[in-house]
Amino acid sequence: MELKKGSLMVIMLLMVMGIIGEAQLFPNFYRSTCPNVESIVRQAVTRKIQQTFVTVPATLRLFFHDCFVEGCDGSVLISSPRGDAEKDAPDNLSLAGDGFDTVIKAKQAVEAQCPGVVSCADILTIAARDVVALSGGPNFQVELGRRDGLISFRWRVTGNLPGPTFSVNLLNWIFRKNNLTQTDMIALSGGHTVGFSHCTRFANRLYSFNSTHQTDPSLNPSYARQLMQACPRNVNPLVAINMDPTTPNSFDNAYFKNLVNGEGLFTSDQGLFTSFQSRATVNAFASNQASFFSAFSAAMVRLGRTGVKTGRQGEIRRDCSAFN
Ligand code: HEM
Ligand SMILES: *[C@@H]1O[C@H](CO)[C@@H](O)[C@H](O)[C@H]1NC(C)=O
Ligand SMILES: *[C@@H]1O[C@H](CO)[C@@H](O)[C@H](O)[C@H]1NC(C)=O
Ligand SMILES: CC(=O)N[C@H]1CO[C@H](CO)[C@@H](O)[C@@H]1O
Repeated sequence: MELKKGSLMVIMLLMVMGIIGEAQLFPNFYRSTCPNVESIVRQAVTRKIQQTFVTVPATLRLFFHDCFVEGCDGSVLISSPRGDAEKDAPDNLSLAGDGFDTVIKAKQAVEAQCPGVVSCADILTIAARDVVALSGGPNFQVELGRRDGLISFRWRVTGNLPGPTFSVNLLNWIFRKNNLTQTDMIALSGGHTVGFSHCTRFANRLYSFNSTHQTDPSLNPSYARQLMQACPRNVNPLVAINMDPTTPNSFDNAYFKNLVNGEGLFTSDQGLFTSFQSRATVNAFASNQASFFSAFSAAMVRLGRTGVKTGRQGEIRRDCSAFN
């Protein structure tokens, strides 16, 4: 047993040093340099959720946007006085400040115990897992060892994030670019079981679908009426509504049950059920929460591998919002 443990450590060490190929992520990356990092972050995230539930969706979405643009490297956290960083892209308006605040608070707590050791990218990864676990979702092991990236540009967001009008084929294409399968894409879309959307992101489905149908016929009619009430024409662009109309504050499989009922908010959501190629998976997740949870956990781990920097690449940022 001891011998096995020892040789495992040597293998891990060799991997870190890049001797047997590229450095990789692994769960106990900070075992000797910051052994309590996960409990420190969990505590900071718990405290933040007690202040506001928005912490949950805001942090989860921030992780997704970080990973799909430039890789999971904390590049989305950079603030720029000139307004040309990733977070200044048009999609930023909807990245709630509480996600950034969660990472900043967790980083402060981590720095107090292990200064200069843990990357902002890893803190965001742990925090994204924690908000899921703390709102009723699965608790799963995350891989660590990411380094923080050295670039963050607004223009590099273009074309790398999926839009709410995307078809299943387009979604598959953009997830495949990030080494994720259709099943990963469907499971991760289940993140829309928490959080908010602004009316502008789906108003086309209510008022200007096409010349014969004013309203998207794949929308459940009573849900459509509900949405029109919450989002009348020319509504204030700041108005946002729950994406899961049934259990908005709980990470569960209600999102998939909603899709089966025609209550998916975006074209990209409802398309997962209306398209033949993805419907069976939606049905499976709708009828079995455990199978959704295990697919979601696995997909989050794979999402967390996207375009990561390891070894000597990048840096360990002191302040998550600025390069060293
Ligand atoms: C499949 C493609 C996806 C599309 C087209 C999409 C699109 C969107 C849009 C348009 C919003 C609303 C933004 C707003 O108006 O405020 C949103 C919110 C959100 N998305 Fe996605 N998303 C996708 C995948 C994901 C994934 C993979 C995750 C994470 C696992 C995720 C998590 C969230 C969360 C939690 C919110 C709520 C944010 C908040 O309340 O602050 N989304 N998404
Ligand atoms: C409008 O959308 C419906 C439902 O998707 C479709 O059957 C119909 O052909 C579309 N009509 C036009 C004019 O595009
Ligand atoms: C996808 O996987 C390949 C092979 O492991 C790797 O070279 C590539 O960098 C990955 N792409 C992303 C976006 O992580
Ligand atoms: C909330 C937020 O950060 N909004 C900014 C988004 O980006 C534009 C420029 O593209 C800024 O003007 C906003 O202040």
